[in-house]
Amino acid sequence: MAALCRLRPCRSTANATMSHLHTSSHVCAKQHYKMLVLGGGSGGITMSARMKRMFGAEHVAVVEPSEMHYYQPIWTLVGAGAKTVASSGRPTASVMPSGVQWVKSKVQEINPDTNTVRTDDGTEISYEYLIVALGIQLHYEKIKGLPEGFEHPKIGSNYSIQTVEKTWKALQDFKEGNAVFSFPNTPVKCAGAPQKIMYLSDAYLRKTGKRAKANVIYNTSLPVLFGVKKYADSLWEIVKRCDLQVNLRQNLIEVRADKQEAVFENLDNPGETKVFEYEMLHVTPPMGPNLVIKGSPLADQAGWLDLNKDTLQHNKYPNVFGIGDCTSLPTIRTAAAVAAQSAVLNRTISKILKKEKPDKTYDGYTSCPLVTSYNTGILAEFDYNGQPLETFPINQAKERRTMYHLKADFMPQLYWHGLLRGLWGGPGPYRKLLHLGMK
Ligand code: FAD
Ligand code: UQ1
Repeated sequence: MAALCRLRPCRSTANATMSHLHTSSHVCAKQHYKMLVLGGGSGGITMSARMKRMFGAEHVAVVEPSEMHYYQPIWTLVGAGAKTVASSGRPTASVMPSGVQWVKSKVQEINPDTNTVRTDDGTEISYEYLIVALGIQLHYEKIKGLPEGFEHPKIGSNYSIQTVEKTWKALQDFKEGNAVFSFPNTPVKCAGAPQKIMYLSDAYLRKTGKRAKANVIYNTSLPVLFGVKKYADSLWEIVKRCDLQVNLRQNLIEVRADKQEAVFENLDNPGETKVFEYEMLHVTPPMGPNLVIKGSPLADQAGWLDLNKDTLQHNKYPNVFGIGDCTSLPTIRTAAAVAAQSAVLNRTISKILKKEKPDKTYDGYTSCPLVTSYNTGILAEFDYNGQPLETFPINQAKERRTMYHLKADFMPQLYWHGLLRGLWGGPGPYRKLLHLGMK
């Protein structure tokens, strides 16, 4: 039926008139799945692998429009020329658990009161249980002059497959002047990524003998360099050592790409703006809730998927769950967080199927491997309270070679072969083992 619906797109029954319903030659019968997963990114594929084990493949479907699945964390290194963009993507078909139905469409509407969703080709799918994993929405268009400004050189953004290679081109073409890096006035995914590319760019300019002719500038909307003091202290040391200019509470509002000018607003003095001429600009776009969720009864007031922060069950609809960047969970949005959430969510759903109370709670674990050059990194790991929750029994705020390799070489393998197969639930159990006998 799924294949038939894709061949012969049908109208939504919600839009159909009664006469249409009774006389139409082709009214698409509803598809139904015990477990429907919305989004086939990190969280969606991970949970579909786990749900296949719980429900059986034939009872699980994933709605995802994209032909390609990307390992986004590696884009930081693609933007700095240390990895190829090709290495970041694999066909969605190759990561979809075998036997699970891939509905290659966009979700347009979620109706939790009728346990249905409608896709952009008008197909209606009903479910018994729903997992929402629709990610966070990028809003380049909220910066005046973008996205069309990306048609010019000297500007890039590691946050999108379309613009990540432009970062590397701008870095290679750098001659002299300002290298400017932005952080928007919204929640973002991987809050460390906007500054990781600055450290890598600084290292590249040093390696190529251009650093003396460059001002490296980080203009961030935040009032801090990083939200967890332990790691912020280390990062400030690096900023000092490398002579990087950090300006807090500065928000990118306009790019005049033809003139190579970026306009920042002072958030502490609204209306006050400053124009930076740039030789290179890296844009981290404003981000926000997925608009399909925002327009549905599943959203909280701000538009995020309204979840219980311990169990990842929806606060109003008990057969709805969520994972990852689209959720209201008050932690930094990362794939590492998705890993830890996937183990908790698996447990929550298995308990609910047995009509028992969910008993495992998510502590907010998230992690940001902060690459600080082409061979060093800091591994920030922390919980809901911003308390460090480190896996290894060493001081992870110290720059180390091992942490660079963990990010560049080990994490992609763990992602493709562990997380996406539903076999990696985050480092929690290993942390406990590695810290045995320690205070
Ligand atoms: P995504 O993986 O983004 O998946 C969302 C999916 O939903 C997408 O496939 C999308 O096509 C689909 N979708 C959207 N709308 C619809 C719709 N209407 N219908 C159907 N499908 C839809 N994390 C780390 O742990 N460590 C890092 O070092 C790190 N670095 C990063 C660096 C960069 C530059 C970026 C961009 C991200 C980084 N991340 C990192 C973050 C990490 O990639 C995300 O947190 C993670 O992918 C979130 O998973 P998700 O499933 O919530 O969202
Ligand atoms: C992690 O589990 C994960 O998901 C696969 C990441 O995403 C790419 C990470 O960046 C990190 C750091 C973790 C945590 C894993 C370890 C071994 C500390």
